[in-house]
Amino acid sequence: MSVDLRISPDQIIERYLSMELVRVTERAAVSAARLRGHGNEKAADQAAVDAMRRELNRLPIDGEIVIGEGERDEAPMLFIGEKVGNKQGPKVHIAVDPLEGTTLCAKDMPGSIAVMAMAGAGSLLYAPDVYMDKIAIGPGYPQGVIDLDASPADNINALAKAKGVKPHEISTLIMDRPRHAKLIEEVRKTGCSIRLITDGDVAGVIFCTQPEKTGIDLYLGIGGAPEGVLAAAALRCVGGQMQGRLILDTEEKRVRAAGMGVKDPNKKYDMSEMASGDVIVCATGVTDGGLLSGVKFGKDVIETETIVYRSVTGTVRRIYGEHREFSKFQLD
Ligand code: VTB
Ligand code: MG
Ligand code: MG
Repeated sequence: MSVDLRISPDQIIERYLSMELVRVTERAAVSAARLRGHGNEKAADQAAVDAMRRELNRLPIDGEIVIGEGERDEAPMLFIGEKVGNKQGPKVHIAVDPLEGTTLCAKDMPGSIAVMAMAGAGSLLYAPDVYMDKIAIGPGYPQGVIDLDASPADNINALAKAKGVKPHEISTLIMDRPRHAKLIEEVRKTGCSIRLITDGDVAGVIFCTQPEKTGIDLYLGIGGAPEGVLAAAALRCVGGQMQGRLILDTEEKRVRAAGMGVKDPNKKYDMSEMASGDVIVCATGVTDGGLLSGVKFGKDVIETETIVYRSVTGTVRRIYGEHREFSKFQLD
């Protein structure tokens, strides 16, 4: 990839903003982590939402939430369509999941994160909070090697051939849900391993980008659509392939999606139709997990780990934070 290293005023804003996003997800993660293991999903989620919103509103952006906590009437904050930022900056669209894996956080189980993506206006899919059928792999494969409409066996065989391994040497990741019984059975027949996760498929999809580290080659199955767009945004930055289809199985969902601009309810979205243009994705660990360490509360220091992806350059940064001024995490 050849990159023009001269910095335009726009890029200065974008480069500067990637560090600002770190503050946003750090804050959300610390607020949620205070309620880690308390068995109260709602309270942890609300703490993350409040913190993320407060921090987003300090940013020099003219922002709009396109993936959020629901629509205006059902979510008090960070609803789809909500305007955020101080308006003194570029027009951007934002996808948020302030606490991805609320159950994981409430039970203090691995893998909950605070995550968001930011891109130029119009670059992120306006997706309602429905399910999405997804398939994803990491970088380094010929385009089109996997297809959402192919059978699991065909996808696994094609991927194995492209990787130069036997089909049973491919490792998959699927959410452990009754709705996946048939999918799991079909994958089992190929002899592949399946890592079953209870929650948190944004990280699950991202795992495919580093198979040598995570042991995962292929993500399959149905999870949330907002999580699908966030994962697609991360894959856009480091390469990989992903497809998704909204599951609009009731008239009410179809009407809701149509209201957000979804013309074809059966459309198969490619990664770059879910997240295009210049994207920044940022996530901070809440509980310890395969992608990120969780927040550590010391007597004098709070530690965080954050990952930031930029699509312009494909740069991925891991930022370890040691926070000594605790007051910044208090409610204001
Ligand atoms: C999905 C998945 C998320 O919640 O939305 C899941 O994408 C909800 O699925 O990562 P169910 O309705 O089957 O529980 C997460 O696991 C966490 O938000
Ligand atoms: Mg959430
Ligand atoms: Mg979520």
